[in-house]
Amino acid sequence: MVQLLLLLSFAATPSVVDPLSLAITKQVMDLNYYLKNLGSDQVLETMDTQDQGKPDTFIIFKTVDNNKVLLMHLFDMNRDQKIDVVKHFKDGKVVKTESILDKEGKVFSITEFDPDTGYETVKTLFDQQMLTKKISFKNELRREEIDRNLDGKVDKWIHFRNGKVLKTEIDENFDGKTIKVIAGDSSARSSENK
Ligand SMILES: [Ca+2]
Ligand SMILES: [Ca+2]
Repeated sequence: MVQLLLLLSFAATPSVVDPLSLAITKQVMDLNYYLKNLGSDQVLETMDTQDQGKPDTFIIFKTVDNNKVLLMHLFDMNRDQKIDVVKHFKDGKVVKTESILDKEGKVFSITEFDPDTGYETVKTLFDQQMLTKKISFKNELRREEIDRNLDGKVDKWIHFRNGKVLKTEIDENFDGKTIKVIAGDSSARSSENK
């Protein structure tokens, strides 16, 4: 019953599809998704910035009380009709970017930003071999969380302080139980509690 309630509450969350989980599940990122799945309250504008007859830049607005609120900038950098980069906006500030790094969308990154400072908070990289999350605090890389066998569970953690490795934890056999700890740079350890 508890599980059912959890599922129901999850399903009842707003209609925003998390493109990260979608891309991770499918192991391919399709940023044309946003153009093909415009919401009924969304408006699309296109621009042909190089005047070559086809749009390469797209802007999606949301209509709120007859006003247009900027949601996304989408870019087709190489003009092959596939969107390569999407910038997501909230209150006029970039909160997330999604980038396809190969031709097929099998290698991609998602970067989240603190809208107040503009600092990167989480950068997720996927390359079919592993999924890496780089977590930063006050614009300094603090931790990498790596899923090396793509089973959805982190199995390697690298902790950083002042640009140096503090320690590495690794679940070598992916059993989620025995975690090997490897000490990092001693100068990083001494500054851990600062
Ligand atoms: Ca493209
Ligand atoms: Ca794993």
